Amino acid sequence: VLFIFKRTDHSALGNHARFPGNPWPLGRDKIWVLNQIDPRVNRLAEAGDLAGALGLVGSFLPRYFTLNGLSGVDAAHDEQTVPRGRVGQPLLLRALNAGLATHSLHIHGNHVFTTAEIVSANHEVRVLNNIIEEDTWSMPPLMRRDLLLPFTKPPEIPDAAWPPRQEKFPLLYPMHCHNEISQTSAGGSYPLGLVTDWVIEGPL
Ligand SMILES: [Cu+2]
Repeated sequence: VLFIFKRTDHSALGNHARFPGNPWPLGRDKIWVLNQIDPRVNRLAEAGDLAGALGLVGSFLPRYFTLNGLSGVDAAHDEQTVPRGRVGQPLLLRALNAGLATHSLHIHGNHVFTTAEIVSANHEVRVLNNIIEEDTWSMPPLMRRDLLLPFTKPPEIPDAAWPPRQEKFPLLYPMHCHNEISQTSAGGSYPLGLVTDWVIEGPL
């Protein structure tokens, strides 16, 4: 798995009016592996019947949805998964969909920017030059994306209400998938499935 975040891509971070905090440091990232579980496939795979498991790809019907192998109620408490930082400390999300279902990730509090993506067909890395602000981003099977989570003041909070006084730091926001089937766990409902939190701990 190859991800590219070019040196020049983050040169604006830390000295731009839009991103006035710290520059992005190498290693400030989180890996988010999306997966789904159809127990019929797992039963066959565990019994060593890989041909039988592959035969179910066309009728794949997941019952469980995980982020880094965890259902949301656990993912939201997993420090390997939860992005955490202060205002002005950008973080890179490295998301990949290891499963067969299409996801549509959505984050509260900040918008994100896809900087690079890898499409499954030819494993070609596309480092994007025209970077747009995204509220929700699709993750089809085997899709990989690098996304900048800027850790800015949430845009819907008025300047006069910032820094927050009523709801104080740390601010906790959810990330959840907008493909609503994934907000379940074999009949259990939200916040199970493909959900986690991210945390703005305080001012820089
Ligand atoms: Cu939401």
